[in-house]
Amino acid sequence: LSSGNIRRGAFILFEGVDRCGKSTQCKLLVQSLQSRGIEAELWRYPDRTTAIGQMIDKYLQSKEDMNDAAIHLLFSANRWEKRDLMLDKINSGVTLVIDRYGHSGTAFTAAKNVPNLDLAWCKSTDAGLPAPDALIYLQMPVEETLKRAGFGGERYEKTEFQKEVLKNYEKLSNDSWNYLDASKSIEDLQEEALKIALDAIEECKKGKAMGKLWD
Ligand code: ADP
Ligand code: 2DT
Ligand code: MG
Repeated sequence: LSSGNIRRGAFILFEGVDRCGKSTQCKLLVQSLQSRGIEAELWRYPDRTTAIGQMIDKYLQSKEDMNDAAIHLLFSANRWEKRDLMLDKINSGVTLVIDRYGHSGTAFTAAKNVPNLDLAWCKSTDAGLPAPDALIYLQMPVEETLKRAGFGGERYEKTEFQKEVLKNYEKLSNDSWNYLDASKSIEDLQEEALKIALDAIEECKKGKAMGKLWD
């Protein structure tokens, strides 16, 4: 069998403001896929385990400060350094369920409203990375997320900032995104997310080509 005959896995991405439920849904989705005999792994960005990821972790915990362009480039580099492994996994048939990606990267950096670091510049550093086969956007007003547990003391976990992040997600969004009402129950959302993921996995099995950001 040539490698071209191996059915590739899908790249399923969850995005949305802090506390909309991304991590909860990612974990459950990987479990449901695995229980159906589908090979799936949970990934997250930033990946704080790499050398670059450890620098990002210190920045997010406010243990270190950094120039806004430099930290943006590190978040982006953290995706580029995992790019080959991502493609290897997907091409060997594994479905990756990923908690945040370049959409967070652009939405968060641009929310700082720093001169020159506009949406177009923020996007440019990720251009050419593998694009998700399905993007699940958990939609929820920032005011609603405040009622949920989970805000720690990290750098970006502030209400006004999150509102800017949400506006940027809206600017980035397009018809290909799957919008879910994040105020629904964890179980209802899981059912909807599973359907979207299974459809994407089916498309990929049939030979759908991998896309690139931000084509
Ligand atoms: P995120 O990863 O997007 O920041 P989490 O998955 O960590 O969000 O969820 C944030 C908090 O909200 C957690 O305490 C979680 O248990 C809770 N939560 C997640 N999804 C729901 C939901 N659909 N309804 C109510 N609470 C939820
Ligand atoms: P969590 O680990 O709780 O998801 O928080 N971020 C993330 C960026 O600013 N740029 C990026 O490229 C990515 C992937 C979002 C991680 C925090 O890091 C922010 C919240
Ligand atoms: Mg999370």
